[in-house]
Amino acid sequence: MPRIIDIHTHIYPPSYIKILQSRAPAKQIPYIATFPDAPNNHRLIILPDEDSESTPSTSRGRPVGPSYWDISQKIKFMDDHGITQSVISLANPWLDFVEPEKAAETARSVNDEIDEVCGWYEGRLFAFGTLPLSGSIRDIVGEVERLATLPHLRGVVFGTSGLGKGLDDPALEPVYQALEATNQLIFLHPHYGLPNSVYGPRGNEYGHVLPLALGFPLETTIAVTRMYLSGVFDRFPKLEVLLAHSGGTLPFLAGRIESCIAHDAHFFKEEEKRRGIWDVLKTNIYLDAVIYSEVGLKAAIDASGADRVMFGTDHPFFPPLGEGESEWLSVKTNYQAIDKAFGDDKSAAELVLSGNAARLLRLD
Ligand code: 5CU
Repeated sequence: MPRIIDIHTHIYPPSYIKILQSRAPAKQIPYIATFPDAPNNHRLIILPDEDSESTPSTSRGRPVGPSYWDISQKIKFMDDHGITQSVISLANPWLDFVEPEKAAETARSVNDEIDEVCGWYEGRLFAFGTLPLSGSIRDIVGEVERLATLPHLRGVVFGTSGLGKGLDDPALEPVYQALEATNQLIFLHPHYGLPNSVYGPRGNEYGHVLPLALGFPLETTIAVTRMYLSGVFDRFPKLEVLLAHSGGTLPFLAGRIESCIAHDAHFFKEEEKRRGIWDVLKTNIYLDAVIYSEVGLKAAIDASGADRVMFGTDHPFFPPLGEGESEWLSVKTNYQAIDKAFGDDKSAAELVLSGNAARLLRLD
C-alpha cells in the first residue's frame, strides 16, 4: 500500500461541539441546532447568513453527524480511502468568536484534547493547533510556544481575520515571530468568504456553490496577498504558510499581482527591495492539493513546485450525497487529479501524496 498523508482534514472535538450547541438558543453563528421544518435533522450553521429567513432549508448550514466529532469515524474514513496518516485541524471558524477573556483557556483545552486524541492512534494522527486570536497577544504567543512542546502538534491553523484587521496587521508581528522561531507552519484557511452582495439577489438560489467555490478561494487569495504586500515575508523570511485549496487563486493570479506592483507608483521606490511573489511562492508557501482538477493542480505545481504541494481531503466536508456510499467523490476527484497531473512521474506524485508532508511536518 502506498503511503498517503492527508494534511487538510478537520475535526470539531466534542468540547467544541458543546460550545456550538450552547449557542443554539440565541442563534449566534456558529451553532448547531434543529429547525421546526426538520426537527430530527441537526444542522451546523457556520457561514455568515446561512440561516437567514430566505435561505432554503437545503442550504441552511449542513447536516452534522459523528463524522464531525468522532475520531473513530475519521480513522474509518482514512481506512476506506487508503490514507496512512492525517494532520487534523479544528475546522472554521476556530475560536474567532470566543469571548476574549475565555480565549486562552479555550485554546489550551481544545489543543490538549486534540493532542490527546492523536495519541490514541499513535503515528497515524498529528495536528495543527488553534490560537486564541480573540485574546491578548501575550495569550496568543504563549499558546504558540506551548504548542511547540505538544508531541502531536505540527503548526497552527487559522483564518484570514487575524486579530480582526486581517493578516497584514502589524500587531500580529510577535505571533509571526513566535511561529517562525518555533518552526511551526501556518495552515491558512478561509471562512468568511466575500460579502453576500457580490452574489446578487439570486445568490440564495444556488446552494453553497458561490461562497464555497469562489468566496473561499478569493478570501484566501486576498489575505495572503495582503500579507505579501505588507512585507510579512520580507520581515519573516522563514515563515511557512500552507494555503488551503491550492492557494485559492494565487497561482493563477501571481503574475497579475506582480505586474500591478510593477506598474504602481506607490511601490515604485521600494520595488528593488521587495522579494518577488514567485520567490515567496517557492520559499514560504506550501499549497494543498484540494482543487479537484488537473488544471488547478498543475497551476499549483507550476507556481510552488511539486515539492511544496500536499494531498488533502477536507473531510468531513463534502461527503457523498447518497446514503451508504463509503467512497467519497470529493476524495476520488483529488486522487484522479494527482494521477492525471503526474502521469508516469510516480516519484513526483509520491511527493504530493506523502513525501512533502512527511518531510515538512516531521511525520516519521
Ligand atoms: O461546507 C463548508 O462550509 C465548508 C467549510 O465551512 N469549511 C471547509 O473547510 N470546507 C467546507
